[in-house]
Amino acid sequence: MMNRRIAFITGATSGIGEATARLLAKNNFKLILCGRREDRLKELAQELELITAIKTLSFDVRNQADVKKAIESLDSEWKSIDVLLNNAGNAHGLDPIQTGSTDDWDAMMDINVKGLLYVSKAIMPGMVERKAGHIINIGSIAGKEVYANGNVYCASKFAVDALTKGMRIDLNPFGIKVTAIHPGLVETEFSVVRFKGDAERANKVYQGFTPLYGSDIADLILFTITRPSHVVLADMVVLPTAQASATVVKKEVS
Ligand code: NDP
Ligand code: 8X3
Repeated sequence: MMNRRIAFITGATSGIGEATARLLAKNNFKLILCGRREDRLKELAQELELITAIKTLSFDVRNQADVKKAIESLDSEWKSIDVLLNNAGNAHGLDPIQTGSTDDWDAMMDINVKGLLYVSKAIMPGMVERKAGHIINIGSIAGKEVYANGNVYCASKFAVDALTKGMRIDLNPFGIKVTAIHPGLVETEFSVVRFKGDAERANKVYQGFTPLYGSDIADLILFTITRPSHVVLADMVVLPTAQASATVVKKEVS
């Protein structure tokens, strides 16, 4: 029997990452679940351990030393990571550039861009050595189009798009697949974080149309990582049917 593949998921404590963990567990993957909220990691691990083998690692992707330490703590069996899902990230604020908060800017660049790099830096050498692996970076429609007040969040996701292309080129000699998935509006905790806990404002983002759900993105991730070895889905934009671009969304007025 083929060994079960190991998937390393950042941002597994909610939204897209959590939905992907649930789906991959049901599809015979062993999982390394990451996030800062240990209580949530523990709860998810307890549930998924009934169907597959699970490791949890709690670290902040902004702290390179902690990222390195956490990944180095894995024993050799678990270090052989087949799939890296770089998903951890958020928007912080939705302000015009001239009044934006530098703390929000730092958070978005440090988490969405540098965090993705730090995690990749710790995992890529093993993939290079084994000449195998698949990295999936979660970008965004915001990494393809700039919208009003999106400024730094858009810049962070344009960076994810560029890094994905750069990774694909540099890792090409080693047969490592690199994919970017760029979702439009997905109903998760994303807007609650963007609006700093204002749930009422966050809920309004998804009213009047059917948004994507974390499980829709999980489906695409599973499809992507189960293609034959000679096929890589390089770049995908996925939108709710009601969404035509970053800013055009057909909403029903009640
Ligand atoms: P959620 O807020 O539901 O999930 C974000 C995840 O990222 C959480 O598990 C959180 O875990 C983790 N995370 C955030 N900051 C850090 C950090 N500093 N260190 C470690 N983990 C961190 O949002 P989504 O599921 O929607 O977001 C997942 C990805 O999808 C993000 O990259 C986002 O930009 C992208 N995206 C989202 C879209 C949407 O409309 N929702 C559309 C397009 C892209 P914890 O807090 O426990 O650390
Ligand atoms: C999240 C989607 O449109 O809020 O990346 O930027 S959007």
